[in-house]
Amino acid sequence: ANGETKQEIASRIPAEAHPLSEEPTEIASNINYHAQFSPHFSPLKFEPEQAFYATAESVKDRLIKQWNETYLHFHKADPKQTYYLSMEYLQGRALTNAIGNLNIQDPYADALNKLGHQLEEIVEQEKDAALGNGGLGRLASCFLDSMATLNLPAWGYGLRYRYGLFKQRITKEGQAEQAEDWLEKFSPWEIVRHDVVYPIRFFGQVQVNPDGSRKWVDGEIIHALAYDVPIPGYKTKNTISLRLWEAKACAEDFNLFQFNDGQYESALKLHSTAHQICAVLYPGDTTENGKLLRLKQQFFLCSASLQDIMFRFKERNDGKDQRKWSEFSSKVAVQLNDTHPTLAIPELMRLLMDDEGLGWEEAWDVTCKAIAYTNHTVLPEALEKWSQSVMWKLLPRHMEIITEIDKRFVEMVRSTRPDLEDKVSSMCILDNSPPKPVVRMANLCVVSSHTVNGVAQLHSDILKSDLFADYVSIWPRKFQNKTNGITPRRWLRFCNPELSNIITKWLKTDEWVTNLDLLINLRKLADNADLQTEWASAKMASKKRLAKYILEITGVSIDPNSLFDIQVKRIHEYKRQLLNILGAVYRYKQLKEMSPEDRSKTTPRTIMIGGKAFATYTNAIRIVKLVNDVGAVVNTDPEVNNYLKVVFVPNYNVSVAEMLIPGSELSQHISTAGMEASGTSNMKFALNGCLIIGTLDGANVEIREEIGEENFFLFGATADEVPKLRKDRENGKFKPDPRFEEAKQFIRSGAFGSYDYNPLLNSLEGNTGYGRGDYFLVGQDFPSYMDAQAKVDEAYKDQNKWLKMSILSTAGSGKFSSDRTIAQYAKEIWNIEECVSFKKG
Ligand code: NBG
Repeated sequence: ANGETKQEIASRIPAEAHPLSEEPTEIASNINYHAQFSPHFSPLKFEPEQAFYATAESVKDRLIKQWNETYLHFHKADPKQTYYLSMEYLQGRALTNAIGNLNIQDPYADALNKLGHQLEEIVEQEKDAALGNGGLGRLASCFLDSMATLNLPAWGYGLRYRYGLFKQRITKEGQAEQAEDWLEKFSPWEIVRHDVVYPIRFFGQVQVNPDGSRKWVDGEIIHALAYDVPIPGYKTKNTISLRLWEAKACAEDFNLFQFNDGQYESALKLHSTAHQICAVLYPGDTTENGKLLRLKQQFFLCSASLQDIMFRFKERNDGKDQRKWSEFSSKVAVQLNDTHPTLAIPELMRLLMDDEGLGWEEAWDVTCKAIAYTNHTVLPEALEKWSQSVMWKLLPRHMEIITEIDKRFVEMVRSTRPDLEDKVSSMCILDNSPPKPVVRMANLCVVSSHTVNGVAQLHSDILKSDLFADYVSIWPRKFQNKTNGITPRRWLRFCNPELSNIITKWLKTDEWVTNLDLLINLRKLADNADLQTEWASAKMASKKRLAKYILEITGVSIDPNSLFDIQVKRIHEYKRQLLNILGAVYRYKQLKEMSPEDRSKTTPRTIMIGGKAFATYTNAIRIVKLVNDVGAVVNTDPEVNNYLKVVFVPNYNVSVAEMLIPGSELSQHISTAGMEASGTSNMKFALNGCLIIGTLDGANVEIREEIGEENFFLFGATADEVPKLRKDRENGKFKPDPRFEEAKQFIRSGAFGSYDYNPLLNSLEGNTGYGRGDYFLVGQDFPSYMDAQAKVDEAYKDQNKWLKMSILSTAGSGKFSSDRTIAQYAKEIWNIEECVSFKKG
C-alpha cells in the first residue's frame, strides 16, 4: 500500500522476543525479532524470502521447546522406543505442516499480515527437502508424522544429503538433471548437535587379541555429526526427531605440513572423503567407485545410528548399574526401511561382541529381537546384492560376522530341515558363484529379523508364496503384512483446505483428521445435491489453481472444464507411463480422424504426466522425451486442442504433488500386476476424491475393496495370469490389438518429431530377448485399458454420478491413513505404546 516497502511496514512493529506467544501482534514482533537478531540476510530488506526464514525461525522456537520436553519425558519414563532407519526421507516443505500441526495457522497468518505479507506467499518460498526418490522415502516421512501424532516414542534416522534428489528441467532434448539446492542457503528446521558425534571406521583390518576376541582397527575414520529435525505431531506435544547424520573430518585430519608445502589436495584428503559421503542421494553406481560410495553411505547411517541408540540405552539407566544387554530388546525396536540399512545387523553384532564383550549367542539373540525388516519390492534389480570383495575391503569385520551368520543358518537348515537341502543355495546369504560372489542383503535381513513385512496385502502374499516362500516353511510366523498409508494432515487437511472444510462441515467434526475412518460417514451423503454442489466447487477451485500453475511452469494453457487426468510417479517401465502415452496417442489420432461434429461430443481431457527418470535408465529418459514430444504436437494442433492436451509436469516432487492432487479427477495407477508393491499416491488421489483407473496391483486391490468396485475403473491382467501370459508370448501366441499397432505406427511415422523412438517401441515387440518381448505386457493390457478409458469418458458426462463416485472415493479412504499403518506396526511388530500424558485436553 501507498508505496511503502515491506521493510518499512515491518519497521513499525517492534522487534521483541515474545517467544511462544499465541497473540498475532506478539508473533509479528517475534518474527521481526528473528529478522533482526537471527539475521541471515542484510537488514535492509524484508521481502518474502527474508520473511520466510524469519517466520521459520520463530516457529522453530516452539518446536525446540516441545522437542526438549518430549526428550526429557521419554528420558525419564524410559519406555521401549522405535528407531526407523531409512536412507530416504521425502519431507517436502515444513512450514505449513508445522503451523498446522501446532494449530497456530491463524495467528501466524494474522501476524504476517501485520508485517505486510501473505502466509500463502511466504510458504511458497520454502525449498523442498528432497532426501528421497519416491514412494519409499515419502512413506518414511508420512510415518514420522503418524508416530508423532500417535504420541509414540519413535525416532527416524537418515543422512543429511547436501544435494538430495536432482532437480528435473525439461529442454528440447528431454530431461536435464541439476543438483538440488535445498541447503544452498540453509535449512531453518535443523538443529545441529555439536555434542553428538561418533567415529565411523572404513577399511582397515581385523586384529585378533590373545584371548581370541577380535577388533576392527586402522583404516580411515570419518565423524558422524547429528542434525535434528523436530517432527511435531498434530495437536499434541509429542515432537519427535528425525536425526540426520552429516559426515565430517576434524581439524586433526587436516595435514598442515602438506598444506604449507603446497599439496592442498592431499592435505585435505579426509575432508574430501567425508564430503563425498553426504553429497548426493544414490550416487550413480555403474562404476566401482560409485558402488563403494553407496556402500559407505549405508554403513555410515547404520553405524552412527546404532552407536547413538546404544548410547541412549545406557544413558537412560538413571544412575543405576550398567544395564544388562538382555534388556535391549525391551527398550529398542529397530525397523529397516528396505535392505538399504541391512548393515545395521552385522554392525550391532560387532558393537555387542567386540566393544561390549558379549558372546555370539547372546549378541545374536539381542540383535534378532531388536531388528525387523520391511520389504518394498519384488523387482530383482532392486534387491540389493553387494560384491563380497568390495565388502571385505571396506568392512572386513562385518564380512567375518556375515559369514558366520550364514554358516550357522545353513547348519541349522541342514540339521532341522533336510527336506530343504536343494533350497539351501538360494536361501543362504553368501552367493559364492563366479565371476562375482555377492552378499544377498534381503536374505541377510530375513535370516536375522524377528519380523518381515510387505507393504500391501497382495505384495505380502507374493513375498510368502514366492520370493521368501522357503523361509516361510521354517518361520511361518515371521511374515506379516502392513498395508501402507499416508498422513491425512499433509495429504488432505493442509493441501486441500477447501475440501477439508466441506468434510468438516458435513461430518460436523474435524476429528477425521486423526481418525480417518470417520470419512465413512460421507457415504450416506454421497447423493446429497448440496454436498455435491459444494464438492464440485471445491474441485473447480483446485483445478483453476492447478491450471494457473501449469500455465506458469510450462506455458501450456489448460481448460479447467476438461477432465483432469494425472499420472505422477518415478518413471519406470513397470509403472507403464508408456501405456498411458500410447493411449493418448491413439486418442489423438482418433480425434484427428473424426468429423468436427463427432469431436464436439467427446469428453475433453487434459492428461498430465510427471516424474523423474534415473539418469542412466535409458528407456525412462526416452519416455519423458516422448511425453513432451506428443504434448508439443497435440497442444498446438488447433483441430483437436480443445479436446485433448498432454502436459509433462516438470520436476515432480512433494510440493508439486500438493498442488496436483487436489485438482485431479482421474489418476492412473496402471503397473503390470504383481510389480508395484503398494503405491501410495493412489491413496492420496482417492482421499482427495479422485477416481482411479488401475490394475489389480499393490494397494489398488484394497482401495477398490474399500471404495467399492463400481467406483474404480479396472482393467488388465491379474498377478497370477502374468507368468502364463509371458510364457504365451514367448511361444509366439500373442496377437496384438490393431489399436495398439496403430498407436506405435503413428509415433514411428514421425508424427511427433524426428527423434528415433524405435528402440523404445521395439521393447514392446518381439516375443523375447533383452529389451524386447514386452516384458511389462503393455500390448497385452492395451485393449482393456482403452475400454476402461472409454468408460471413464462416458461416466464423466454424467456429472452427478461422477461427483457421487468422487465422494465415495474419499468416504472409502479411511483405511489408508498412515495412523492406522503405524498403530499396527507399534502393536504387531514393535511392541511400543502411546504416551498418554502428551494428549492435549
Ligand atoms: C516402493 C514401491 C512402492 C511402494 C513404496 C513404499 C521401493 C524399493 N519400493 O510400490 O515400489 O508404495 O516402496 O512402500 O522404492
